[in-house]
Amino acid sequence: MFTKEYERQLSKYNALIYRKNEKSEFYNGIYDRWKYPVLTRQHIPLFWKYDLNPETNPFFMERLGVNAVFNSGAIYLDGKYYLVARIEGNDRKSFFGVAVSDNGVDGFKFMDYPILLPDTNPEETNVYDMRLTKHEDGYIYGVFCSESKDTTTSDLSAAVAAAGIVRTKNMMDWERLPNLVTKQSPQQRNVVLYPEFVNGKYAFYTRPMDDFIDTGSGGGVGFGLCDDIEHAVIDEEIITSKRKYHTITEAKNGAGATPIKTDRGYIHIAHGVRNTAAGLRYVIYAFATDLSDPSRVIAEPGGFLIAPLGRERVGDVSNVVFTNGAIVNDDNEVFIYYASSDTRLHVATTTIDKLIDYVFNTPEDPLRSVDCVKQRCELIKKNLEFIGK
Ligand code: M1P
Repeated sequence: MFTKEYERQLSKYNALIYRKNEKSEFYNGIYDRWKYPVLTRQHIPLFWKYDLNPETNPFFMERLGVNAVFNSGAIYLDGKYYLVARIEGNDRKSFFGVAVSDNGVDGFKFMDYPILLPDTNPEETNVYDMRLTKHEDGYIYGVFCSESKDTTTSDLSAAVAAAGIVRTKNMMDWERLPNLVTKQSPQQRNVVLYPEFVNGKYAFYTRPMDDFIDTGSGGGVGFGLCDDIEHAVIDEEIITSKRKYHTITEAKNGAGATPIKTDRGYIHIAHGVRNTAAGLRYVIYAFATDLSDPSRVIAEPGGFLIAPLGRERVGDVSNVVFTNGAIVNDDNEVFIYYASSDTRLHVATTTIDKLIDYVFNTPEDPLRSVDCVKQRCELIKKNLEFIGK
């Protein structure tokens, strides 16, 4: 029974890993959505979950189950596509695993072991959502959420979020640095390291928050500088992409993938959150910042770039799409890795040229219905004149 079941599960796993992906029928001219998720909990190797010794596991039971594989940092190295995925065990604790593919759209396979972070923070309970930055100092940095219990209240679910920092040169050996300190913000999540020095300093996009869930007075995606990455302290954060009333970012927003450098500016693929009667709805949006002033937003198309669609809408936290990783390969193709409903990871592909066109030529959100209708009427008028109607 053990051997038969093991072989059955192994062949299912192999079929999944070697399944070819294909573009879906979805069309908007901006990006292609791919049919199959690139990572799911079924992509976890059997030897991470089962005891493979029939003597100690006669029923071939999962001993350490995995609930979900989702929000992944991404980096392109030596022609390969690396994802550092958020893996959530059945016990709710998240950790990181590195999955590698030759083409970025299928064949992602986890390295033998998950990342065992140096245990430098005894109060840290959970870690998730790593952003990877190839910095000009020569290191690859991973910045992630380091979550601890809030011991100042009797509320059992109260937590404190901070930005943890690790660095590596080979995606295998990770050095842990002290967590980022932001003097103006008690909590931080969705922190991304900018790839270049700014005035000789390390620069971070932050997400100032008063509370673990609510950003409170936090006005949007922040930006701050620090002198020393080995003891990173940001004295002052200024707001770049702002939260706005009655938009996709009304409840909160946050930096996503490490910004993508183009001739026109750095392109950011971030997330925006709004409240609905059914709870929070997370979508992905884009904006651009100035090449010489990374705190200055120079373009922000209205509305979302990616919203949950079809089966993406349902999962552990439904109505969510979230990104913390994108890759640009040697052919200027862009791979946006986005998770749906905190359950599985997808890819959408586009090109640098298309992203630039989208970010710089899509109209901004005029913020009021009447102005949105005017905006649409202008497009309709132009089109009807163009087609001679
Ligand atoms: O559940 C949706 C997302 O919620 C958080 O994002 P934010 O900090 O913007 O609220 C994160 O925990 C993220 O991992 C999660 O996908």
